Amino acid sequence: MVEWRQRVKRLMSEASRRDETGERTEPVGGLSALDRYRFDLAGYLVFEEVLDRPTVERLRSVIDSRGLPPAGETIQRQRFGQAGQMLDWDPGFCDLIDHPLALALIGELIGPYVRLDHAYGITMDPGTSGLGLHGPIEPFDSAQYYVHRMGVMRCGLLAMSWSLSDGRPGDGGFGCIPGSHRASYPVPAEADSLVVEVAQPAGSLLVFTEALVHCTIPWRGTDQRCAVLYKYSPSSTAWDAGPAALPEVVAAMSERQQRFFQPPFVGTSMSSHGAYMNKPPTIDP
Ligand SMILES: O=C(O)CCC(=O)C(=O)O
Repeated sequence: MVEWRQRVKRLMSEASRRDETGERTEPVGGLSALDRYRFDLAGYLVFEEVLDRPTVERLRSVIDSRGLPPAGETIQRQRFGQAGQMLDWDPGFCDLIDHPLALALIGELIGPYVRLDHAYGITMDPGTSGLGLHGPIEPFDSAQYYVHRMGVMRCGLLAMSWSLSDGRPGDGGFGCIPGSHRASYPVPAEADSLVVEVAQPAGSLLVFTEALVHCTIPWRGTDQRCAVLYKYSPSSTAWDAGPAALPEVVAAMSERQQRFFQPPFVGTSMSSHGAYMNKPPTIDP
């Protein structure tokens, strides 16, 4: 069984574990003790071999079949599928929204009430560069925060980057300053020297808090880089100005996937969107 499956399986068994008195203990979330420690310390985690080769190849071929303009030097030319377009191309892209590993991570890092804030893809040709260092707005960014309270981690915007190309160490791509999501000082001018490259093998899932100071390192891979990114917010907030997908695209999704597209709110009784129920997405047993 691949490693991430074992991790989710452990989550499920921990959720129903009983202590020595026979009392059922509280669910502990989606991460092992080591992953929880690493995420709190570094602000990101990489899970390898989450998507198998046929899935990676199929999603790549859907992207290739869209006839997108060639990736270029600018961010605009490197990004595709924004505003929910990608989710309309193939149900395989919708399946990533509530992939079991994504749900396990959301449960631990956002909590049960969650929205998909926005999703898009990145392609980079060899030799091109990307976005420089960026992160939350200081001193406190109410849409992109990381807090730790009473043993629980909470992220204001949680990014999941699914790699559809083979990123090897030294290829460039995602870079970050590990631990910067907990920093107490503004990012100094010389901070580039602290950037660490994070390799993304094909089929891997990189999860990071947008409170982490991060960037795109110029791509030196032999093939084109391709990743699709899904960014989740707690149900009370929105980072993006628009919905993550149009209603007709959401209508074609599963009932659980549709729950990710509620507008930002917490209460239920005063909502003008009577059709929405803020039911937490749950992991299939
Ligand atoms: O994966 C990358 O190149 C970085 C993406 C990024 O900067 C972001 O999602 O905010």
